[in-house]
Formats: sequence, C-alpha cells, structure tokens
Amino acid sequence: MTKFINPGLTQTSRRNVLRGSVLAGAAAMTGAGALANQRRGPVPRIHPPAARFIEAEAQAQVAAEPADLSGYTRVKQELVAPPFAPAHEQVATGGPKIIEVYMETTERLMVVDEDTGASIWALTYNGSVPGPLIICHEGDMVELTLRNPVDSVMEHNIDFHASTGALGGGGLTHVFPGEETVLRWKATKPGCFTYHCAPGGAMIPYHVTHGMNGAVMVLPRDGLKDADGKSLRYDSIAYIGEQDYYLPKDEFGDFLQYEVAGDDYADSLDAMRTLTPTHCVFNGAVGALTGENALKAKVGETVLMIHNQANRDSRPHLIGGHGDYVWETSFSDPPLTGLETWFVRGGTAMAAMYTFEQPGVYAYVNHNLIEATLLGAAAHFVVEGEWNNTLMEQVVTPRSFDA
Ligand SMILES: [Cu+2]
Repeated sequence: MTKFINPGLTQTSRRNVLRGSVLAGAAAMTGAGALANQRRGPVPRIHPPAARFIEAEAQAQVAAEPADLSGYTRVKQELVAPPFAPAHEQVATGGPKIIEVYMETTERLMVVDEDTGASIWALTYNGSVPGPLIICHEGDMVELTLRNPVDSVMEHNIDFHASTGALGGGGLTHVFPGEETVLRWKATKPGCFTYHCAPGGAMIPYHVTHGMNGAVMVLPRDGLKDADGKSLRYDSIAYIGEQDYYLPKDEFGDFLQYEVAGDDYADSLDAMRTLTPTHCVFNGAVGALTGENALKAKVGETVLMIHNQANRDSRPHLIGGHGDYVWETSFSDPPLTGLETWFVRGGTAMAAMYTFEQPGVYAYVNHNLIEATLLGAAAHFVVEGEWNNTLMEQVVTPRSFDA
C-alpha cells in the first residue's frame, strides 16, 4: 500500500481514488471539500459551482468582523473515552467559557464481535466508537483542535449538529493526514447533539458507519429542570453510542478482513446499500458494555443516559427501569416523564434520566429486540443496594402445580 501525505501531488494512488470520490461526492451533495481544493492548488476542481459556493463562504468569514471574545474564560476539557463523561459543572459558575478540546482522527482496526471474528477499520475521533462526549453550557464556545495523524489514510472533518453555519463546521475542518485545524463555534441551543465526520458524498455514511460520530451535551447554564422548573441533578453519566455496521462478507458468509483503512470502501458501499446492518452495537463492539464491562450504579443513584445514533433511528429501553425524565429533543423543552421506551431520531443524541430503585442487572437495549439480541445493541447496568419487596417480590417460587 502506498500512502500519500500530500494527495495533491499524485494522480494514481488508491488514496487519490478515495479522495476523488470524496470530492466528487462532496461537490455533488454539499460543496464540502472544495475548500481543501482551494488550499492545495494543484488538485483539479471537480464541480466549479459548488467550489464557488464554499469559497464564498470562506471569503465571507475572512471579511467578517472578528468575534468578540471579551468576557470569555478559556478552559481545557480533557476528553475521556466512552462510556464516561469529562469533568464538568451541571450548573455553570461564572461567565461564559471557551472550552478547548482536542481530537485526533484515528483509523484503527477494531474487533466488532470476538465470536465471529468480525472486524472493521474503524474511523474514529480519539480512537473510540463513539467519539468522546463533549460537555459545555449554552452560551459557551467550543474550540476544537482537530488533528489527522500522519499515518492516516483518509481525509476527515467534523460536522457538529450543535453548531451554526458552514455545514456544522464540516466545510471548515477538512484535514488530510499530517494536518490539523482549529474550529470555534458557539453553543446557542441547549440539548444533546450528535457530531460526525462528513467528508462528502458516499464518504459521509461510509465514515459515519465506520464509527466516526459522537455527542455534545449543551447544558442550560442553570442546569437541567423538570416541567415545573425544579432543578434536576444526576450523579453520573452513561454515554452510549449506538453504531450500525455494514460489514462485507465473502461467498461463504464469513466476514472479510482488510489490510488498511479504506480498503473495504467498495465492498462496504454494497453492504450499506442493503440498508440492513450486520451489527448494531453499543460503544463499538458486541459486549462493550456487558459482563466485565457492564455499567455500574447503586440504588438511589441518578444516572443520565446519553444515547447517540448518527445514522439510524433507535428506541432505547431500560429493562426493569424507566425513563424518569427524557429529553428526546432540546433541553429548552420540558422533559417527557415516566417513559417505558424512548426514541432516538437517526442523526441525534438525546438524554434520559433514571434513579435506580432496585438492585440487580438491568439490560439497556434497543427495543427492536432483534437488533438487541442478534445484532448486539445491549448494555448492562449492574446495580448494588437493598432489595425493596414493596416494589417487587417473588411471592411463590416456581413450583409444580400438579395435584
Ligand atoms: Cu472521517
């Protein structure tokens, strides 16, 4: 395999083929990618009208008034791998902040299912599927340094659904291997939002279904509230990313293996066209949140479950529990209450809050139970504490009813 750090200098590499499809698709669909063209000069422009569109946007940014950053305090947020959340305040103290975060677009071979040997060259932010959770408050700014490592094969960028303009930042963040960029955007709408890679055209679902997505939570400055305005606090966050994979198989039904990221592109597109995922998993792989990796909680603990699905609808259900408060959409709207199952619109992140009342094992599943049990969309909470016989009691243990 040959890698080209500067794709503008080569015409025949596989990477250039991939990139060509990026640009063609981008130009056809959104115009994204043309900025990269503009920067690199020698690359032919695929679709001049779209390129003009994005060039105009870039020029408008340069010509515009500089942002007024007075009154903002700069803080760094150390991002952590899911299912964990970065250190944060639930109720903001002080004035608005510029929250600096750092992500690398890491391409890595991941085992999806140890039982079958299914694997994928995952395209990730910071090496995890989903990418790390970012938390800020309404009125803060998120300032992302996005770095594409030198040993990457592919171009990446990021579209923040929480942001406003330039394709969610996608138009301003195309980075090739060995490049980095910095994007700052203001969080104007409170809620949970997905983010994902969107290089253009078919590369968009290809990257998204290879794991390149995650969530931002924009909290109201005074924290979460119920419909009456009463403050709602959580003790912990469980950050769950649901990932549909479309893994190519050979004629015997065995999953194909590939040597490097991107080699599965054509086969993956064929698999994706079926719209039938081979896997729907939580946090990247079958069993990533069960067994030894199960989520832990205690009776009386309030957990905020953040669920991200960048590509497909889902319907989480906590078996044995409920959604006490559920924000399927915005934190500006009052939460739904007492839900049995809630809805994740494809292309969103959302939050559900629950206070555990009984000890034991709770399965958190996509209540399309085929997807939960056959495709992998299941997690476990293991909850410690005292059993409450008022809530439930096995009055008669199973016995024969023969006379
Ligand atoms: Cu990408």
